[in-house]
Amino acid sequence: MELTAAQRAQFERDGFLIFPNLFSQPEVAVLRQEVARLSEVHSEEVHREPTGGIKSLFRVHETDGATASAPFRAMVRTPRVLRPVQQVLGGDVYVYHTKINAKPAIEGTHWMWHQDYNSWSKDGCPTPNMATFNVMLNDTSELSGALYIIPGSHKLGLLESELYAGSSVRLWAIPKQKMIDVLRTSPAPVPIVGRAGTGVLFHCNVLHASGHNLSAEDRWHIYVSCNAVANKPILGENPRPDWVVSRNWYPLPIEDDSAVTKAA
Ligand SMILES: O=C(O)CCC(=O)C(=O)O
Repeated sequence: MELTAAQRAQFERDGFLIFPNLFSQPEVAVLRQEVARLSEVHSEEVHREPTGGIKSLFRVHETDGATASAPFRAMVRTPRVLRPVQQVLGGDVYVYHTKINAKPAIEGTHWMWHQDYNSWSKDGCPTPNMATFNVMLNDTSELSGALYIIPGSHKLGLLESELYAGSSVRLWAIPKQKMIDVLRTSPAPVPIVGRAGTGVLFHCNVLHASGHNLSAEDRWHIYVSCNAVANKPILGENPRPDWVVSRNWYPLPIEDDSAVTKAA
């Protein structure tokens, strides 16, 4: 899938692009079955809420490891995902990490306002030439804890951040007063809602957040975060583990667009 000049200009202006129905319902069904299978795994790649429910499941795109999944491996290599990422990052890319965020019905919790590059700059990635492809694995509504994006916020550059303690995951979030100032002076946040299979590609400096899942349905999303090969991190002492800061920085090849259902 090739982005048009208009889509590239929109990404440049807003910092994100939405692709309704990017994956078909049969493909989504295969991927959802994989999430159900992987939710039974107990390993360092699988993070649970204190109540025991799944919060995040990492590293589903490789062929080895506890959370390896052939359908997700196929998904990240489809031209639908990989080609637009190559276009916006300007060349060869590799997967920085994959993460499935599970927001169970009623219980799934919020993610504070942040920029992904708040963490990735600390990992040693020299520039914000990074982006994430998010694909909805359930229909997503504002009630079910949709992602919100502030259009154009990537142009603010990297903002100061602080470690947020109010959630079960380590998150570098924007301090409250700064975020209030940004919200009062920026375009209204856009809720990214849609049918299962919808995708959204967003820049690593775009401000985003999401709320609690108050609905009766689980909200599962996969995040395929990519880095330009030329921007691989300069790792310091005690780098984060490979499942969150991949050391597999070979250029990812585009493969078969119909491989997700074949991998089932
Ligand atoms: O899954 C969500 O609702 C938000 C996740 C997010 O922003 C992140 O993992 O960086």
